[in-house]
Amino acid sequence: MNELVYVSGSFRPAAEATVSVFDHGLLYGDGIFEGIRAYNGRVFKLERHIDRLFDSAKAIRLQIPHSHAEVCAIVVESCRRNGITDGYIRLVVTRGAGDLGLDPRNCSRAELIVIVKASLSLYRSPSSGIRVVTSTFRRHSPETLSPSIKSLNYLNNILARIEANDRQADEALMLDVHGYVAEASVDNFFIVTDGALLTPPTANNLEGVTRETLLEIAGTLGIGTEEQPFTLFDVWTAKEAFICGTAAEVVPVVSVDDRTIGTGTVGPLTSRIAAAYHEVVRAQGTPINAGSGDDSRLPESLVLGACPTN
Ligand code: PXG
Repeated sequence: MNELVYVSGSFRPAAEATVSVFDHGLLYGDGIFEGIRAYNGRVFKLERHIDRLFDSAKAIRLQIPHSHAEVCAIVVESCRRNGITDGYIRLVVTRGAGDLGLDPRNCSRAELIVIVKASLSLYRSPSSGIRVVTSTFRRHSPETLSPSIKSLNYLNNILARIEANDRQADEALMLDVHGYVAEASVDNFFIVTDGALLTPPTANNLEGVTRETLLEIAGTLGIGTEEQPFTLFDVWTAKEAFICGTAAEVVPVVSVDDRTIGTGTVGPLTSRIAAAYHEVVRAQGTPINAGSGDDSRLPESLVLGACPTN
């Protein structure tokens, strides 16, 4: 645990990177987060992830204490200082330290935290496919808490994941309150029907960056795509299924609720999409080391020499 973590305006060794016990992110789950990956010395879809972070912040009336450009620069700097060329980046923005009592007006300044890790593994054997079970917990509806907000309130999803663990499955599939398929606990969900990809519209799931990247990739490969509501029957009888997300990437699903999907092995379309995704993420992104010495987008406190803790 010798990573440098960005917190309260500077980089600190992980063991010393702390926030107040009065932070409303801790007391009330009042905050948002992002998960980004770096491949081959480049941060994949950095600007898009930071757009989503600012959209989530806007939705919950949270003022991020930096500009979009500064947050991007802090992410790149976090990778650089930790010597990351391939890894996982977690951004958290909390409402900040306040008092007991949930009124956000007690919190004078939001807290931006950036953690980077060289690796992250979500499933035991992702490449040979995972077992999924449908959770009894339904994904939030937009009338309660928009699933587009990547908030620090993940209890709904965590309960679903616990249920999957209890049933010896790798992941939980969540339905929305009307019984339509929404997404997995931390991933979007796709099925393959008649040679085309089908995924639910984003009203009941997170607008995943991987989801939108795969829809684009499918377009360039000439694979049909559809965004339509569907039900468990469509999943159980699908030819193929997979989940996708920044951390998971593309993971084939070989069974759902003890129904074998397709042949019970990784399907041809899933393989094609996964291989193309693998190539795209390694070929694009914001360089981590290019232009080193150009600190113009970093907050002043981080420009070398300006802060004794750096
Ligand atoms: N749905 C939900 C509910 C998510 O939390 C996704 C879909 C996929 O979105 P992206 O933009 O990553 O394609 C997510 C992503 C974690 C972790 O720590 C969670 C996410 C991403 C990375 C790591 O378990 N959520």
